[in-house]
Amino acid sequence: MVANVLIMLMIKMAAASMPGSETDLIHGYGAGFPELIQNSCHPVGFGVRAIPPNISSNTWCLVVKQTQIIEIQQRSFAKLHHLRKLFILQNNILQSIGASAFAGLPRLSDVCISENLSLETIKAFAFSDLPELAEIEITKSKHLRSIHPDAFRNIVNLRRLTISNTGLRIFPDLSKIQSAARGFLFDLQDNINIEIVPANAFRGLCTKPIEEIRLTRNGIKEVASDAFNGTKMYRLLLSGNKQLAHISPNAFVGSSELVVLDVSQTAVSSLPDSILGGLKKLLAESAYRLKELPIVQRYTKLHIAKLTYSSHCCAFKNMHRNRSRWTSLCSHPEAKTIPAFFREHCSNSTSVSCSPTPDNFNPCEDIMSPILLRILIWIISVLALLGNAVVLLVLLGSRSKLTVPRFLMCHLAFADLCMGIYLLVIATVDMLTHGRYYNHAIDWQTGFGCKAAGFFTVFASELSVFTLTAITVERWHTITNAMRLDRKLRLRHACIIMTTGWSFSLLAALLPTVGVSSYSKVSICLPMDVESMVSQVYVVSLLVLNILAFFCVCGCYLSIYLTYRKPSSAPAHADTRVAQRMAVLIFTDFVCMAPISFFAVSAALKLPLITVSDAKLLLVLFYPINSCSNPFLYAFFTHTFRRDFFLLAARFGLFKTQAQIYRTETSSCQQPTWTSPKSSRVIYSLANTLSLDGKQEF
Ligand SMILES: *[C@@H]1O[C@H](CO)[C@@H](O)[C@H](O)[C@H]1NC(C)=O
Ligand SMILES: *[C@@H]1O[C@H](CO)[C@@H](O)[C@H](O)[C@H]1NC(C)=O
Ligand SMILES: *[C@@H]1O[C@H](CO)[C@@H](O)[C@H](O)[C@H]1NC(C)=O
Ligand SMILES: *[C@@H]1O[C@H](CO)[C@@H](O)[C@H](O)[C@H]1NC(C)=O
Ligand SMILES: CC(=O)N[C@H]1CO[C@H](CO)[C@@H](O)[C@@H]1O
Repeated sequence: MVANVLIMLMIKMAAASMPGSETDLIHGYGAGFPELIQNSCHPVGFGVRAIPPNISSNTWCLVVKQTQIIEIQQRSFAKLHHLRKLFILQNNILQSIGASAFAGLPRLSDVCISENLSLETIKAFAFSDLPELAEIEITKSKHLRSIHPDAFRNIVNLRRLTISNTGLRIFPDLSKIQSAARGFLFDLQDNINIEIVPANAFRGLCTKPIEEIRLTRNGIKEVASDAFNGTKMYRLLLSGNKQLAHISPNAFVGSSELVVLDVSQTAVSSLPDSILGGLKKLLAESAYRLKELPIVQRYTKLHIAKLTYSSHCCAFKNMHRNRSRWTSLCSHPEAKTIPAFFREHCSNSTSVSCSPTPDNFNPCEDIMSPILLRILIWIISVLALLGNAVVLLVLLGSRSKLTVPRFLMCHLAFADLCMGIYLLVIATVDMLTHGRYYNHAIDWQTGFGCKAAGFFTVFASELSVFTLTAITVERWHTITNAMRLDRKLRLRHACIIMTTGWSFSLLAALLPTVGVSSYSKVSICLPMDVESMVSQVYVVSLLVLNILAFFCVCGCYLSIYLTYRKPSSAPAHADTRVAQRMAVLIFTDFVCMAPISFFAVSAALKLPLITVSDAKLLLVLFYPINSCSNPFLYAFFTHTFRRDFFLLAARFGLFKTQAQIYRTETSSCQQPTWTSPKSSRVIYSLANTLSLDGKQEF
């Protein structure tokens, strides 16, 4: 029994020691039912030019409404010793609240000044020495420009001060209010001309912790250093100040007790570190500039975070706060009866509830999270870069005549080089953001870098696929028309074909930068956005084109193979050899294309079969296979390329002997040794096509 009471007591204590929970705030006292109260009030109305002197001194409530009063004079209400509520509403030509206007009203508790179009000033000591005044509301006065620094003075019971919808330009001086009330609410809203919260803005407002400082939807652009010096407050709402870009890192020096901070719909780009330790709730929705969060370990007490970017929630995912010291009481049946206690100390007391939760496209992980992937991407990108750079150098540096195949090879190598650059960029960004990608995700994915990388990779892969197809078709054409010189493909034709290829690839790569799909959906900057119909059509048609290109390549090789088989002169072992080579070419192409196309088409049709994390593995392992293997399959393994390579190297004094071998070979090999001229041409082309060394194989 005693134990029970003791536990109840402890729970209550714990609940009481929780500032800033929603339940604590008592909303709208006094102003709660203004209409009702006004109706039972003594009216001073229509056309009156001054406050009449013969109002009964017993009046406890007075409405000054729609009068012709120009100024509320000093001590206008001095005789009304029992006046508790005063409303000054809709006075068209009221210009000022005079000095000491409300002096000598010992019982006054609520003042509401509203909807006075002409009100411009509130003079010194207007609200001064009012021991029972609990609530002041000054609203809807567009022309109110100035409140005298001494207007609010010595109001010890003030619990709520509302100044909204005014034309004030400078922050009102609150330093002399010296309230001692609990649960103070300061409400400064919709004052679009207030641009700065100055230093020491709230010092002297209240000696007890302030329940809430609501500075929403003003024109605030800056919160100055020391703005909250000497201020104890539980909740601070800065939301809706669309131009608020700068909160001084020292703004919160000398302040304490802050548990709820709301910077939603502002332009802040950073939060001061100093207040984070105590925060339990952080609201930053639609704060698009807040791209980086301070180090997560600083948020030792955070419970709830409502943020703009899902990637930031990743930071909290694995963070666990220390267990509440009241956790042991949670299993007690009484604990559930006090919701505030339960929420604070029991409901998942070690985790942070954060929204928006990370989606499938942006899982909480680095760009390349498995270590294997991280190593592979470096190897693959360096391989693709080196291989293709060498091919390009040799092709461009060679002195032999520019043939169509050589011309096409240049394009292929260039496209694959771009792919290498893309991989290198991704690998570098991954290295730089290692372990803290969630903080860089927005900057990277929405920035120029990701767009450029995405552009490179789409351009590269499309150009590569196009050129590969062109090369194959060219070989097929050469072989099937080996005898007909008039049908020979000329450089002029190749130029036209490649111009088409470039235009197509550029277009395909540009579309996502202008809103058709988008490169910023995933960390690896591929156009994975298929939300709109247009994007879906774009992605699906790219994939379908690639698949068609693959079938085209297969078809060409099949046709070449059949053409080649016809003359029975070729030795049998070469037959299998050729078939093998063909198989390799088609296989690498297939391996590169198939898995990605399959999963990508399924994803593009919004039936994703694998997660983005798995897709990355696929992309790093398979997508660049062609870029890495093309230099070998189409260049290094061919006789002509090796000859060019050694001849070029010889010009720089390297590989002199090899170069000499190739030189003599070139001269002796001019005349093919095969008997039938037709089959010899076919076989010679084939040898080239299939990267065979004509010399060795035949
Ligand atoms: C106050 O005086 C005015 C005339 O000056 C009169 O019309 C009005 O009825 C008086 N009000 C009261 C409450 O006596
Ligand atoms: C902060 O407030 C303290 C008193 O609370 C005062 O002495 C100090 O000068 C203030 N700091 C600044 C920078 O205004
Ligand atoms: C947990 O408590 C220990 C000691 O009480 C403290 O050093 C540590 O920083 C706390 N960690 C968090 C996340 O609050
Ligand atoms: C508490 O969090 C854990 C994981 O952190 C989760 O599995 C569990 O369902 C949560 N419980 C409640 C009541 O939310
Ligand atoms: C801004 C505002 O609401 N002004 C009001 C002032 O009072 C007159 C009546 O006297 C109203 O018509 C205005 O709307």
